[in-house]
Amino acid sequence: MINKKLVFSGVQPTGNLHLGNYLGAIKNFVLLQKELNCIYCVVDLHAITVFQNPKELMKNTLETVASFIATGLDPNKSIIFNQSSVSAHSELAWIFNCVSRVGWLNRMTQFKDKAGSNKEKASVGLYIYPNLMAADILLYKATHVPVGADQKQHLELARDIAQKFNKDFNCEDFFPLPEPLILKNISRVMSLRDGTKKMSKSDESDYSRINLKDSPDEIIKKIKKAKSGSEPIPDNLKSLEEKPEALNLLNIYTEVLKSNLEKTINEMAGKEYSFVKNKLTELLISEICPIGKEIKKLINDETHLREVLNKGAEKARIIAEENLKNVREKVGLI
Ligand code: AQP
Repeated sequence: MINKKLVFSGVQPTGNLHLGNYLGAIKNFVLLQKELNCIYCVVDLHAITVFQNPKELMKNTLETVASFIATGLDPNKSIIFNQSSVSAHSELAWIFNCVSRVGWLNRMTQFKDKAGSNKEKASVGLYIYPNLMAADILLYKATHVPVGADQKQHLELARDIAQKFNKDFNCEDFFPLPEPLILKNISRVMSLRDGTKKMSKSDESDYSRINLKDSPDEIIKKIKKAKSGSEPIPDNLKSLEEKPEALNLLNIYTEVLKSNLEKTINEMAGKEYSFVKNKLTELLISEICPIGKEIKKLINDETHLREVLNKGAEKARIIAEENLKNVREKVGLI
């Protein structure tokens, strides 16, 4: 039997969370928490597919929990935990390594992007990362997964794995086919320095992103330096699409204002980019800085953050172990 609706999503503790993580995913986590059962995971096992300094990893894991809470996630409503503390993730991932096909993984564009030209030297973990992601979701039989557009392909793979498992082990409907929940207006926040690249924690330039912990001064500087255009803002989307950095700024402005792009273009047409930059800076300072302040406060209380993770892991383990027990039976593991 397919479960009732259940939401699962994860965030890697690979550094400061940024505006892309917030607008593309975490803001949606908070909305979903109001109506549905939700599980939000700090995916530390995904983070180590690329080398992480162990001390930094611990710090970033706690800071990600602090960021979850500061943006509005409530540990009494949603299950919040870190992936490595529930070992069933790794066990199901191994089973899925045996269900998933090499040909499927070879098509994953994120591996190609992250491994770059140095594919031979990438970790095996980075290559099979999507199988672990499928395990994260299906371990809880989650039905809905709020993510940014960059994760759409991995979600499709999770559906393929679920379908193949159900067919191979003759158990139709055992795993649900999880649906991605991707926000329509701003599914991908782009880098402030290069509008063709997504805003990312691992971008070398801090000027490429707005971090949730940035101070008002940093936000002012970053938006001022953000690439835009020298001509006035055009009055139509087609012309804007030729300037991805400018379009990105208008998209961010629209999203934070909870407006729509057509309205923004009408409001901004003919104005200089400095006009939208000033307005965007004000909006970002009022939306982001209170969250950053709260994160800074929360990270001082490590005991509390560890307690949140421990309690969340206890709740997650109960669901995970029951589902894994059924998986083991289906596969024929004694
Ligand atoms: N630029 C983005 N626009 C919209 N959504 C985004 N997400 C990430 N970047 C953007 C969404 O945030 C959630 C958590 O992402 P993650 O940290 O687990 O992994 P990521 O997608 O690999 O994010 P980064 O910032 O690019 O991290 P690094 O640099 O470490 O790889 C996901 O739902 C993601 O879609």
